Amino acid sequence: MKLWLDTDFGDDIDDALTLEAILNDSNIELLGISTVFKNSPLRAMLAQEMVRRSGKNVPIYAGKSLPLQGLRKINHGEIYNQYGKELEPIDQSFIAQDETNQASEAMLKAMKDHPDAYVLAIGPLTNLGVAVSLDKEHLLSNHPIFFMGGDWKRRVSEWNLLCDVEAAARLFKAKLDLYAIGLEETEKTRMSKEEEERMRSTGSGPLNDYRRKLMERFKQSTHWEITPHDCLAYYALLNRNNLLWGKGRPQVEVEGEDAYIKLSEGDSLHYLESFDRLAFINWLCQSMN
Ligand SMILES: [Ca+2]
Repeated sequence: MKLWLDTDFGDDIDDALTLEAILNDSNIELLGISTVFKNSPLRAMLAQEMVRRSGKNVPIYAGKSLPLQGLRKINHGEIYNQYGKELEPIDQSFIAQDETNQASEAMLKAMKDHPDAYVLAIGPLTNLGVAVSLDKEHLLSNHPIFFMGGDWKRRVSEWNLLCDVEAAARLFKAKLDLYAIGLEETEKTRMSKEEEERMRSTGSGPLNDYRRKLMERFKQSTHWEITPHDCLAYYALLNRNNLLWGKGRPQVEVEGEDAYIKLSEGDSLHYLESFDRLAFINWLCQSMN
């Protein structure tokens, strides 16, 4: 299977776990990686180290650091990150770099060259929003796009959607083959101490060691349990035909500093209805080897 990964690698640990699972899978041809949000060049460097350790050759593009609507929403809450001060909030130097559309253009080119490719988006949707605008040939509409984002059954404001409401709205308006993996399902993946330990101790290569280091930093800086939200999006992509999907026509509703999904009747988007948690955790731990 051919895949493009769009990621905000470098905050929550789940992007790193997802990339490791992808790199460990010999059935996946990873066509490229684009990074997004706040400091996408640094995120690209962090992801590059993981790719380097895998011994694979995957092109990596620093995408948009700024959301489409600018800074309006970006100060909602603090972003935690396991890299201490490395991922500073956005500043003017990133804004200058942001003028290129290289990541979205590279994504579109990969879609053109590989008609059977999938897109997996596990960060705010800015790069995809830009790609939709640049996509004069409607290349994206022929490729299933799986993304972690939104909350499809409750009125809960979800981070990826909130960080770029405009990009999400742009995706929902375009005629795309969208599969959403929402917070109401991904939060069920929160791992117990025993499950974390099982994952931590899996594998002994350089790639596995890098993941262990990132996990340690994440735990030290947040003291949070690991919730592999993004890994569920990848799992759902791999198991798309065996999972239950709901359908609807989504709209984003902004209310103050929050953003919600309003779902009306239609079939322009599929959202994950449910999954077998134990099967997912077993798959995840095996994927770390
Ligand atoms: Ca993410």
